[in-house]
Amino acid sequence: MLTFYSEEHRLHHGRCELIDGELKPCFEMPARADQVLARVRQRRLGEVREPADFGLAPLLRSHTDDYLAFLKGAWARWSAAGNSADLLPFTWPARSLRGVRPESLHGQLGYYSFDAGAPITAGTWQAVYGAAQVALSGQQAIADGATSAFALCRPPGHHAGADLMGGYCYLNNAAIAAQAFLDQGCARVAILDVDYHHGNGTQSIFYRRDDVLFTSIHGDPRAEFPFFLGYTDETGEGAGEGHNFNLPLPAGSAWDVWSAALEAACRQIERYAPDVLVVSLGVDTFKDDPISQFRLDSPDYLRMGERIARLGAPTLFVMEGGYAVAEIGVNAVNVLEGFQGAFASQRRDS
Ligand code: OKP
Ligand code: ZN
Repeated sequence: MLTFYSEEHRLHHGRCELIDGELKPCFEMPARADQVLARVRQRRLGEVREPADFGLAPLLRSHTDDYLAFLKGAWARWSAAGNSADLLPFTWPARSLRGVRPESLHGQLGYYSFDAGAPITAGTWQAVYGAAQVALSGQQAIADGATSAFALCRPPGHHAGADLMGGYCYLNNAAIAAQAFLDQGCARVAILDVDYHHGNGTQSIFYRRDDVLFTSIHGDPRAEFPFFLGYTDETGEGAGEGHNFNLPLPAGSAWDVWSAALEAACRQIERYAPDVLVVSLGVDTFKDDPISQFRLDSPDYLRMGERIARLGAPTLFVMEGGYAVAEIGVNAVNVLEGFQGAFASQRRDS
């Protein structure tokens, strides 16, 4: 399997996040991608390639132009005023306030975010732009005939909406890739989000559409971030009705419960019969993940990849979360190796 990777992820390195009333070093750190890349090489998964540059146009298919302009220009506005600390929002247009777009940088920061978990740093734009190009390069490899590809994106993307950052996410790499498939002639794309957290951004981008099926297995939002989306009654709207499928699970869920949810998600995907599959691959479902509450173990990720392979669709894996840094490489690459082994033998059998 081809891996796409850019060193530019390193340019995004937030200093701290608010955890239980204290500022702690960001869990979402460059070492995460280093570990995954090292494991890809160690296991000889396949060639590692630099992304091509597809420009801004494919990003504008999933995000608004005003949001992209804000993201691109925020650091220059901040540093021009003499600041060097990370740029973090602190006021949001919640109920009883107005959804106006203020002029000030901090006003706009609140307008374009839903939490304080996505710091903007000097290199954030370059890093998130690079991650989107990594996803698009994986998409292109599959469009060119590969049966699978791995987009080693960092930072992650599935919490990012059309004009909203949050939850460590800025650009929705999986959505951008899914939209590129559609723009190149695919009729139906399925997205399977296996990250521990609900992919609220991806869901929102495709919620009113029937050309993308979004399925997600995640910590129950009644108890878990992002709290305000990811419930079972969110089934899609308008043309999208029946094309959104959430599978929230309780804290403590291990492979027995999780794999039953995967089976249910896979049956929805089989029924949809997509041309291609995009997997939002978060491995924060791991038992020792520092911010998550599921109990998957490393060998479970092999089984996950095997089941995904049995869908029989060309598959783009897009890296999302996973914060047990020492194990993120083993767990992520286990999914890819499980997929590869099962996809190959399935082809031989048929
Ligand atoms: C991003 B991805 C914990 C705060 C949780 C947000 C988690 C974002 C996860 N006190 N912060 O889905 O892995
Ligand atoms: Zn996550």
